[in-house]
Amino acid sequence: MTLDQATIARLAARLEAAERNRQPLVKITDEFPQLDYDDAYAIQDAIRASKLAAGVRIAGLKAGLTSQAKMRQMHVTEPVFGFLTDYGAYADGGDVPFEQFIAPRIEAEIALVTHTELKGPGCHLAQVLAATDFVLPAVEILDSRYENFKFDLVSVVADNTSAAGYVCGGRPRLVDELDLPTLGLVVEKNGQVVETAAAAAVLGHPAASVAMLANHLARQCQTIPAGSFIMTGGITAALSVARGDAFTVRVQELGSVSLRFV
Ligand code: OOG
Ligand code: MG
Repeated sequence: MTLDQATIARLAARLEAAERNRQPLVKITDEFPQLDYDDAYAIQDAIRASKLAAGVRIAGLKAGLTSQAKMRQMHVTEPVFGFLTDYGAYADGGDVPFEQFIAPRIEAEIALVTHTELKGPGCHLAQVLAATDFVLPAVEILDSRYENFKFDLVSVVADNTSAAGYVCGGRPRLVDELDLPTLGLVVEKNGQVVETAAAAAVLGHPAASVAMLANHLARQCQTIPAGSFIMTGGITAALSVARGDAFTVRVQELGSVSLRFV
């Protein structure tokens, strides 16, 4: 930890204002090059506390940078974790107002919902599967609050891992009915196939990303509560979005999720 409480609060307020006003910032490590993970998660926690105080509900949790495609695209080597808000939810098949964002990108993900609390350290894949109620396809809408997506790992953690919105839907399935890692996935943009992948792109098994999240939370003596909605991370690289673009993600056995930016 390198920052004092007042600086953490100031940086959190800056990032929240950037989200609210759609005015991107330079990455905070330009000003604080020594910023470490503890600082970054403390800033993210301060953003979460301020949103909660303003009446926002936390609607789920997310892991990011969990696939090679994403790590390569963003030039990083480690997963990151963040939270989802109630106001970030958009309907499957619905319209998403483009002007809500600075420079949105979308990515295809597998989400799961738990029926049992998950607790680290030492949480592993089998415990996650035992605690999973069902899995469903999802699209995450990312929107970095940094200019031109220029960020490093600690800056993006402070910015709640670029979380901006999500759409879930498709055909939810019980996890024991599926061979989750081998499920194929197709991303279509304006009717054209632009990405193809399999769910194993996420750490070999998307549930492994939830185990990492539980082990990460354990460091702050937190758990993943029963009933959590968790996005496990982009399977393919994120796609940039222009107003009018329509996307459909089709996942084998799990149906499809679509959205259009208007
Ligand atoms: C960081 C967030 C990454 C994912 O699923 O990989 C993420 C970013 O790329 O802006 O959510
Ligand atoms: Mg994501």
